[in-house]
Amino acid sequence: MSDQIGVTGLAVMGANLARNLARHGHQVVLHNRSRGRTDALVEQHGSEGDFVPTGSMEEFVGALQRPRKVIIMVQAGAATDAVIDEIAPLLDAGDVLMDGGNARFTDTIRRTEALTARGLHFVGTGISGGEEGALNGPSIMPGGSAEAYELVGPLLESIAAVVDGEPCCTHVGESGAGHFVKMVHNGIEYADMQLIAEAYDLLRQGLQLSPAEIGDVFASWNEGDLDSYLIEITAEVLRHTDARTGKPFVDVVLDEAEQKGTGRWTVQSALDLGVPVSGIAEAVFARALSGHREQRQAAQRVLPGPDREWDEQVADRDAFIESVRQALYASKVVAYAQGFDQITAGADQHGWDIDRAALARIWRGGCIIRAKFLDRIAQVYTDEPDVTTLLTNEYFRGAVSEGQEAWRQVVAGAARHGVPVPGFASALAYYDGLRAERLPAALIQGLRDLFGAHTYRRVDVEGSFHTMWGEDGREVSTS
Ligand code: NBP
Repeated sequence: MSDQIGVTGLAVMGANLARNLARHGHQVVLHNRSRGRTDALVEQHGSEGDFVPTGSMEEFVGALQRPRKVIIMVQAGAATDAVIDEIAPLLDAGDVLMDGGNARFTDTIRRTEALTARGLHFVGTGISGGEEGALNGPSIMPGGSAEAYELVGPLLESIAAVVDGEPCCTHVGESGAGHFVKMVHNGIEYADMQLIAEAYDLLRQGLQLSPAEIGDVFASWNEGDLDSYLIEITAEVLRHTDARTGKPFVDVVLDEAEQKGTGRWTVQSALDLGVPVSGIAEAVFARALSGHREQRQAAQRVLPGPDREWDEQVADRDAFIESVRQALYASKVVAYAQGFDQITAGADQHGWDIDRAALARIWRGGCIIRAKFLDRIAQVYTDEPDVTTLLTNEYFRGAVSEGQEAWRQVVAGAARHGVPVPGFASALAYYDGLRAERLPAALIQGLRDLFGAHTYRRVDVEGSFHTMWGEDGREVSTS
């Protein structure tokens, strides 16, 4: 069913989304702060559908039928607030304003409250898939009221990616829920890429394979459990030759990974929620380390490595490749389990009813972390909605435990040979931490009680206690 929608903000994402909407038969009213982008879009792609270019914000709003549906696609942060401040007074109660930018979910909560008070619907909408996804079908994560979703859901679903006949768009939950899960999606993306990079590094250093050969390994991995967009494009990037020098492309790229902020936000939110997303945190820190050029150069000059040959561990080339694959898969399972833990905790804290199975399903297409194994995650949350961690589910338990010997060898080998694998190692430490019967946290409690009288609980008696450390060492009950 065709509909009408206004798009304001026509840089690469907005323009592609507008074209996607028009190609699906919707009338798209166009607006951009500077008119040039609007005209360029109509000039280059006007034949793709029904576009209505407008100049001023008043003209834009005036061209829309009520209840108006507008999607904002401008830079996240101050620019989004500026657009909202300009457009909100022109809208009427019942109109729907969507923000498709990468907004911080706390901003979305604030904007939802302010706009709801004015009688407007605000739909903070996570959109993943980059410019290609925006044009051909992204994964869409709208948050807001059920009433608002009724008004814009069909429109968004019509332009989303489709997997198994299902659109990759679902009503995530109220208020900031959509941008919250988009943030965690990006955090998982950080972890996934870090793990892929570590696997590449191990194959390169351990087996002395060329990037193109490692590209072939990734292409073969893409046939199995690891089948995913990121593994697929890893093969492509590794096989690519630099036209300028004839060298492998990956060897001419500066080894400093940049970040726009969503990974950092994910970790900050996880810290607030008290959820250990060690895989995402290690990925953010690894990027930060890569950017510390001066420290790295100083360290390269004076810090020695183990200077050990790889001979033994890589004697059987295929076995080593298989071990790295298993370590990668196990670590990836841990990273996704942690990300879903964060979603569970965020939903609890904010009172959002997030259907994690539906979320895993809409991430199967259109977005950067699209992967076959999301089917498995969706299945777990369908079969066991109360599961406390994905890792205890039979399939994932098998994936991590069956691969654990290889995983341990890979992590130990990397440490012995001086290859940094913070993602693999922290995922393994998380696995061992979760399954440990006794954790040394008991000692930490003892220390806290000694220096700060922070008290402790006992394994054998209810209540809280403090030991009189500086006196006679007797224990007193504090509860
Ligand atoms: P940019 O993030 O580069 O933003 C450029 C757009 O913002 C232009 O339309 C610009 O108008 C407008 N704008 C700015 Br800047 N300040 C403004 C202001 N004060 N008032 C009104 N408009 C203003 O565009 P993008 O890369 O297309 O991304 C759009 C959104 O989508 C962002 O929030 C981004 O984080 C998100 N996103 C991007 C991707 C991706 O792969 N690029 C993926 C998913 C989500 P002008 O033309 O007049 O300067």
